[in-house]
Amino acid sequence: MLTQPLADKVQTGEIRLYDRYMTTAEPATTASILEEKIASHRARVGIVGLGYVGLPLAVEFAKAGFSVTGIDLHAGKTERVNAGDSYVGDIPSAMLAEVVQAGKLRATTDFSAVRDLDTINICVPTPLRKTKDPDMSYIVSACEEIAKHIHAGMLIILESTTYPGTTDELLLPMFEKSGLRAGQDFFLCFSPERVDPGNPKYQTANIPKVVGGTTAACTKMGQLFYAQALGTVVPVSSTQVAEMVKLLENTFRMINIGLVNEMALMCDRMDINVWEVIEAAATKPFGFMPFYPGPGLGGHCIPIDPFYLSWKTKQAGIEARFIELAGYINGQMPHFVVDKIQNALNDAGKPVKGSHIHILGVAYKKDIEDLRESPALDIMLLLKRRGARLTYSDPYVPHLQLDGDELQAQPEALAGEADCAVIITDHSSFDYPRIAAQARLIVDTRNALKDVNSAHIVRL
Ligand code: SAJ
Repeated sequence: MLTQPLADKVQTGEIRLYDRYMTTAEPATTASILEEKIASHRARVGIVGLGYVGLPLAVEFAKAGFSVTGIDLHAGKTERVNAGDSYVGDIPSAMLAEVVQAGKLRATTDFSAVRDLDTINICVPTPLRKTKDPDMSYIVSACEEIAKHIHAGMLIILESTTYPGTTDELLLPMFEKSGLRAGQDFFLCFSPERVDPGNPKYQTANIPKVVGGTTAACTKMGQLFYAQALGTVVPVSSTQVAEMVKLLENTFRMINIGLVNEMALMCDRMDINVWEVIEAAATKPFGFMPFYPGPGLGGHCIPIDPFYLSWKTKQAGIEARFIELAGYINGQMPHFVVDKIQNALNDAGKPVKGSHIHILGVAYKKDIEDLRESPALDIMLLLKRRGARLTYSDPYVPHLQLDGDELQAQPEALAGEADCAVIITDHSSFDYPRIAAQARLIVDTRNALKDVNSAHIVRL
């Protein structure tokens, strides 16, 4: 049945009951009213957190015809959204401006907007603390604000990657403190974000969307919601399953990257070209998926998400040994690279101390601008501490902070003047034949120069 506030709104006409209630004995319920709003695209959508996940999601629902309100703590972001000025690579400003000018998307820093919203997606960061414990502060503060304004007839979906149990153990009690009941008065789900920034093929609209609810009615509501704007929706039986799906996906990657990094260490010791091994193994048409060694594990997902799982399993008395081991191996790669550089310079009769080392690519992976957890920063810090004179090139990163110093990106031609050039991030825009021809010594951590065999090129 309807809660009193909803019944009052029906009475005053603020909520219009649709024909199906006027012509049949079917009583309007909180669920059926919200379903109608969602199915008719009249539901007022709220997206909390306007980053690389939230902003594309907001735009997709605005493009589907919903009225969308983006909520973000940073006025700089809300102002840029309202000005149709995108700061997310996957969303061109023209696309953003179109939905903003159509009145379908507006942004605010004021959480009281939740009062007038029917659905809320929470897309805030979930970093790790230095102790590798989950930092839930962003989720908690967003939910505390939402809880202040929660009302009957809402659908609330957490999208931030987190440990299994977060939605039902942390969010549910925060929201039910209002006296509202999940699955009856409001609907609560978890849906893992699967945004892959810069991916030209898979964007928010065409990435299958997994969603699991606190109750079956919650799952059904979440599934209906996403079906209005996204191509494929995958309902699962609970929020825990949905939370675990994401962690399996990214733990799978992290561990396989750790495996191939360990293969690289083994091959290095046995003087075997690990890149050739992987390339040949990848000819197997089934039962194998290539991963590649690298200078370490960067980004805001892969190095972090698995530790949300291992933190939770520890509490359940289970040691996530694969995660811990892969984390150790991946964490060793920057040191391995620095040793490679040191040995290569040594073979050229030069100490690291005082040598000019030019870094090619500092973003955490190719062709993007994101520096978060980038192994390049670890490697540069280790080299700086050994007395190297560092410069870098990265077309996506104009400047960076290193140990209190501000470094500006330099032209890649500097690779030809340095004592050693190090390819850490293999951006497509680098002129590799020219680098191979002009640099005295190159340490290539990405096999970017795979077609060049020369004594002055040292590979992982
Ligand atoms: N890396 C390797 N070897 C590999 C693959 C990656 O060393 O074979 C390194 C990268 O250089 C980077 C880090 O691992 O430093 C992470 O790379 P990633 O390709 O996994 O890229 P991410 O961190 O952007 O991961 C995202 C994830 N997307 C989501 O969590 C929604 C991940 O699930 C995607 O599979 C991945 O993008 C992707 O496939 O691009």
